[in-house]
Amino acid sequence: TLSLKGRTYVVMGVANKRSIAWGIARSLHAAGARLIFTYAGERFEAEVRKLVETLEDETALLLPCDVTNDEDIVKCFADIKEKVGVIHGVAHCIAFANKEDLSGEYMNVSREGFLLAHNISAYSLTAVAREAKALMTEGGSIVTLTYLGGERVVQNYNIMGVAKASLDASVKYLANDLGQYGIRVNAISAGPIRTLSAKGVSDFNSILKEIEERAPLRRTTTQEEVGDAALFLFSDLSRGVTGECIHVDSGYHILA
Ligand code: 0WD
Repeated sequence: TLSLKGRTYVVMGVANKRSIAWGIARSLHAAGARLIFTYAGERFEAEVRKLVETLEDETALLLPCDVTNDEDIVKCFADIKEKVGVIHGVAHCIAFANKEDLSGEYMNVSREGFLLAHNISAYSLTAVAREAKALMTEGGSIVTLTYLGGERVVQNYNIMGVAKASLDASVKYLANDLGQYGIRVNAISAGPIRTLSAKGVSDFNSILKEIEERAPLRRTTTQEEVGDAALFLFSDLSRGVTGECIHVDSGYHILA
């Protein structure tokens, strides 16, 4: 099996045990990687700490990082630099939009709601990539999570779809900037998974049911499936892959 022994990865966006970020963390941990977790703020610390303790890895680190705050991002990566030095990758598993902007007609989104969704869900990847670059002196891999709603219209996904389109384009531009430093940037387009964030999307159950009935694999996506695809993207097996988006969605994206 794949070994990431001696490598260090930053996992951003574990909220609870259902988080896709936690699925990625478990895959990386199983491969022997050292993990650094970041959480949005004090509100999340206890929950994340409790989960991380279950890994029984004393080398794991926990740091706050609210991605709406540039100083937080700079400080977070400066702390990481001081405590571990070199990192080999970052899993960016962060998104947010106001609940009122995740149902009905997209066009009703406010300027504020539009900017908030883009700020947390798209700009954050660029801000994080910039700070992480300095620590990836041995080359690196950045992986973000996106969704089909950024490529086509998915009912109710609305502003998050527009923000994911921006995130998807950011992956390509960042891949172009960072390739010369041996840093790859890719996205995983995950099928719908029941998490805290998914709760905000109106009529999420119908989306899941549609996948079970129509997706080529006839089942919904799991955190483990996304975790293992991320493991591939973080490992040297994917050394020739950058600027790519891998769909881990039971094949649903190929359907008309
Ligand atoms: O069906 C799904 N669940 C899918 C999710 C399908 C396809 C993609 N995705 C994406 C999401 O859009 C997101 O980008 O996967 C990513 C992770 O989402 P998730 O696992 O579904 O949701 P959740 O468990 O709620 O995690 C979202 C994280 C939380 O983690 P922390 O520990 O930071 O609380 O995003 C975080 C949120 O709090 N987050 C922030 N983190 C830092 N700064 C911020 C912020 N300002 N706002 C939200």
